[in-house]
Amino acid sequence: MTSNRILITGAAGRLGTILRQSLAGRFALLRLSDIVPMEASGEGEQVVPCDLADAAAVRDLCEGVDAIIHLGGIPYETGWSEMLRTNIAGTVNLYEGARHAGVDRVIFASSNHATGMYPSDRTLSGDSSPRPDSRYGLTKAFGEDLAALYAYKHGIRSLCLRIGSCLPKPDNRRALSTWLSHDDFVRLIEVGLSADYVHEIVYGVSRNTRSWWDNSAAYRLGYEPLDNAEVYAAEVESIELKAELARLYQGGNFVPEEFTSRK
Ligand code: NAI
Ligand code: 15L
Repeated sequence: MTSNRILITGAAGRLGTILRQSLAGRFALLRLSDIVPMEASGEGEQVVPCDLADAAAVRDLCEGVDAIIHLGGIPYETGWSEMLRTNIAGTVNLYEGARHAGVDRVIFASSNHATGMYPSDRTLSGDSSPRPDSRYGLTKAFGEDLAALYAYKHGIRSLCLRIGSCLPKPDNRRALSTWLSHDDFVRLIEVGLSADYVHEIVYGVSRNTRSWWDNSAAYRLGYEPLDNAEVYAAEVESIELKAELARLYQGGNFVPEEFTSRK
């Protein structure tokens, strides 16, 4: 089934704005939601403000769509209360809303920080179990398990994207491994909206020569990334993350923050 009525949460954010532009005019309905105000909608678009922590409002938000692209949330490390409210409760509310509304599929913006405590010389795949580098990364690992519950028990197809660094271009040496170009991000979302799957975890990464991730599961679903960070190598190779721990582990700058292990 190719989705035709789409809800994007976090639609006012960085990735939401890219998608809004790329998906405009291609679907019967593009419902755009965020906690912050958004400009008036264009043709086929509907703007519905909503706080993801408000379960009743999220339930209404999910009515009448086939597919949800769940980008809304806090995309950086912060304290437990905000993490629990927005990334944990917000994602629970979203999946509950999807179940009540009979939504076919949810594409969940997970993050490479769900596996950020793996060393940078390890090659991972979507099957690699989480090693979160932060409370933030843990909320993403939780979201992946939540997605499995709703996929296998309630029949909501769930594609979890462990997104690397979605930027106009790589900005340092680490990003030569983690970069996801804007165009490849849109390509991966298009796959999520049309492919046949139950529950999958894949990496949101371009076809980077130095990628840390075996993304063959995404390729099997039909993802064909066209960009490679290596094109920018001469420009950014010498820009290293300052902290040694940030260079040793995949999570980069999230790793040294509050790091206390001596093992
Ligand atoms: P962003 O911060 O630009 O967008 C997130 C949006 O969520 C914001 O517009 C914000 O207003 C909204 N939001 C926050 N709290 C909310 C609430 N309580 N209710 C409703 N909306 C709320 O972040 P970005 O970069 O666009 O990321 C989108 C998603 O992708 C996030 O879930 C992030 O964790 C994930 N991601 C992004 C990566 C990147 O490279 N940009 C890398 C890995 C994951
Ligand atoms: C993320 O999960 C963040 O949301 C984004 O801002 C970047 O830090 C990205 O990961 C990254 O690892 O580069």
